[in-house]
Amino acid sequence: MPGVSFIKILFFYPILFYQNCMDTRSGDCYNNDWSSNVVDCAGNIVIGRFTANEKISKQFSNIIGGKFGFNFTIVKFDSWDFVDTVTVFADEIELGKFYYNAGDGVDMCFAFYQELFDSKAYQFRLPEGRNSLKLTLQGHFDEPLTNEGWGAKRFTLEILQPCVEFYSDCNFQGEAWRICSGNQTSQARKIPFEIKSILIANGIQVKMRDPKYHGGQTQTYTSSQYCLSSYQFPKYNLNA
Ligand SMILES: *[C@@H]1O[C@H](CO)[C@@H](O)[C@H](O)[C@H]1NC(C)=O
Ligand SMILES: *[C@@H]1O[C@H](CO)[C@@H](O)[C@H](O)[C@H]1NC(C)=O
Ligand SMILES: [Ca+2]
Ligand SMILES: [Ca+2]
Repeated sequence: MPGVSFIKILFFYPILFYQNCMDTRSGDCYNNDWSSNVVDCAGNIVIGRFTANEKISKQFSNIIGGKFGFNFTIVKFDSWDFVDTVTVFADEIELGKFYYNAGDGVDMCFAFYQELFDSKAYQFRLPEGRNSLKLTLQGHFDEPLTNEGWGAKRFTLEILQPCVEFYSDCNFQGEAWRICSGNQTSQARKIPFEIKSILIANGIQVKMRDPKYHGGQTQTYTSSQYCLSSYQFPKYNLNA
């Protein structure tokens, strides 16, 4: 089939994009972008403790998706009361806000008040066209660590609806054209520029073929491509 051009995308999902501080004594709890504060509560390592208006966040760049899942475990240390909260954000979007009562949980460490480990799971979408993401946990507490505090661990970020983004320039610059699982058939018959770079998350395969591209051999890409020799105006093939 020497004349055939196509782009075909195989999406496998969910994609576990990131995880950190998963186990009781994970070494990566000490080497993370969230915070250098790490404590041991009865043998369980936690990123923390925090109080007052302290917040922790992690920035992800070159990440695209139609829908994401963010899970973590929040740790209540000692005596929270009804004014004390932790709020979760994905960029400017508030995903949730929670509080506990002073007596929730059992005393495991620090002051004689109770500790609680509570898992949280959120799903969200970002505004159109964004390819970075900042996750933030923001606390509001009115008493010091001798009385109350918080921490977190078991962070996971999943891409629940994966996408691939094609760009007209190297290094993910220029015009962008996004194709996600679920909308491969809409509009995307033709990518309207020469493709110079492609953002591809782990677990996605992009196959490209054109008589004038790599001698007509099908190229299979399983990771991001920073600068390709131009791939011109292919027909996007839905069924291939
Ligand atoms: C596919 O869906 C995603 C997420 O909803 C959107 O950002 C993108 O523009 C869509 N692409 C096309 C070609 O319709
Ligand atoms: C996140 O939490 C949800 C709901 O509990 C769960 O279905 C999903 O498997 C979790 N994801 C990961 C990566 O643990
Ligand atoms: Ca305690
Ligand atoms: Ca308080």
